[in-house]
Amino acid sequence: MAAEGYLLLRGVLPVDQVAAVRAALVEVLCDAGVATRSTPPEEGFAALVPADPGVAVDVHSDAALFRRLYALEGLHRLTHCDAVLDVARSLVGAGTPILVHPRPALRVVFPGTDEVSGVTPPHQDHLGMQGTEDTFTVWMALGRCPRGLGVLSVAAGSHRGGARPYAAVPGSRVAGCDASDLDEKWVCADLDPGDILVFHSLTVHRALANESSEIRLSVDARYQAAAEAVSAATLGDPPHMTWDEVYETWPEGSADLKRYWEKMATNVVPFDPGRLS
Ligand SMILES: O=C(O)CCC(=O)C(=O)O
Repeated sequence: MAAEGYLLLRGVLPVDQVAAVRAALVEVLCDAGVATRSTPPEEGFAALVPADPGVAVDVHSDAALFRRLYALEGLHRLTHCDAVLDVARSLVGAGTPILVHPRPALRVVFPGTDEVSGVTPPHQDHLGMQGTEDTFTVWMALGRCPRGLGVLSVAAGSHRGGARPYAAVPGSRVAGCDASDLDEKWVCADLDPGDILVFHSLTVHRALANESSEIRLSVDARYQAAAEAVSAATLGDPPHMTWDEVYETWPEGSADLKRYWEKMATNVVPFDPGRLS
């Protein structure tokens, strides 16, 4: 991590848990009529294809669909699994209480998604997130994710150059940056269920285009020492819904994940929107 700004760790996540999260997402996407399973569900990691091969659906702009997907408890629980918390502790210091940023990002990337609606452009997470730079993102494939499916790519060693100025990418949801000096640095790998890509908040990263016929499902979450600065924006409500709405259908026994950050000793600092202009 110190040298290259990322780690590719194989077989870290409990595969059964990944399969259950995927199955729950697939169920909602199929029920909503935007996707179809292309292999039987009993195979665990059934391939998922668009219901209409010509249409790349942006689930973020469909508030009702996004709310159903984001309210799945398993999606949030996966980002708190022991294996990932162990990785986070190994990065910020053994015995350090970890703050898991409460809003994991769900990615449902249809084939043919263009840059404006979904192929993530080069950026550093720190700029859009702020707080401490010592924050690490864990990117988890929710299924097989070979390069052609639009896996995440990182620019090796790019964190060592520090924070880059903001460079707007019209239509994109991320705080982009210029990466034209990093052409030789991009690395990526085919990921299998259970594999994770972990990177520093200053590591420049982007997604590859999804050139397959399948939908890419993944989730990414962020981890830091609880005592370090966290921006108020990081602890806000998710898009399209409140936390109470997220929790509405959660099963009994989920209390540990509800508003857990409000029960922790955190160091909340303002988010500075001026850094994004
Ligand atoms: O999965 C993607 O397309 C983007 C992920 C990302 O930017 C992140 O994990 O910070």
